[in-house]
Amino acid sequence: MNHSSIGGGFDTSASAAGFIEILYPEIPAGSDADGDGLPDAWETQNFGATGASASADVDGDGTTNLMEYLADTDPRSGTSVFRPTSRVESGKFILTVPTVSGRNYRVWGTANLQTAWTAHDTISGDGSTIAWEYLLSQSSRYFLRIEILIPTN
Ligand SMILES: [Ca+2]
Ligand SMILES: [Ca+2]
Repeated sequence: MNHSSIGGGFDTSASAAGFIEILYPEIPAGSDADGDGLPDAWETQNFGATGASASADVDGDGTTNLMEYLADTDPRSGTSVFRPTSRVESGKFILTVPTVSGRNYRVWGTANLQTAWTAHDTISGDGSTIAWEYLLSQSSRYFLRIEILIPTN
């Protein structure tokens, strides 16, 4: 599993920036005949041929070609990038998730990193930006993960 995270730790203070971990899926089995870590059809679609580098960041937006594929963003557009944001407002933690129609998003949370994660929701991507809310009633601290899912059909 690939990981990345955005932001710092958060608490219930209104100025907290939030912390989100992103879990990336694996690329579909059998899609990468040339073994460079990127699905060949995606390479051809975006770069005209296979042989693209999984670790390159062609558009300079801070996410690699592999992460762009996994999030189904455009690896040739610096403004197309999966970058959820978070804020705390009126006792709620609000996660803002820019979705794409080719991906689903599972939101996981835990108040204590030593216990199991709870799957709160699975969001179907449709190209809109979703505001997901969690009421911070019990815990002064809460950790969130967004798992990107590649629909199989
Ligand atoms: Ca490939
Ligand atoms: Ca990029």
